[in-house]
Amino acid sequence: MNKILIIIAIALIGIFTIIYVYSNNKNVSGEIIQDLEPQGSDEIKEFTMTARKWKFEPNEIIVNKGDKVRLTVTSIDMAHGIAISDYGINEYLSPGQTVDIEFTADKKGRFPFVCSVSCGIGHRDMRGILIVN
Ligand SMILES: [Cu+2]
Repeated sequence: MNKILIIIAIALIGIFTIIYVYSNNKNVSGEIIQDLEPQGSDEIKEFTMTARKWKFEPNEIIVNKGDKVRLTVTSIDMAHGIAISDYGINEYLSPGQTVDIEFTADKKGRFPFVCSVSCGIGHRDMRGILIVN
């Protein structure tokens, strides 16, 4: 009778050990099992944008967390700027010149971008949004 109880106890300890190990996201050899979240790809997500009085086109950039992003931005009329403050980006856009902005989208969320060079009456409307899913 005692032997049966001991065998049951050992079996229960074994089962709870296995549940504990797996609930900590580890496999038996102790390696961490990767998160199921998308990790982004190695290819660069490219967006060609224009800036002009008083808008960015496109004004919505959608990427996934972990993506490498390149914004190729050209002002087609006068001096503008593009600032994505949450990503520490602020570039001056000389008229007719193209600026490449590269960054890794390592933060999820919705990040506004704005024109950072005073460009006239519609300056405050010159904005857009970076969405990192
Ligand atoms: Cu402006």
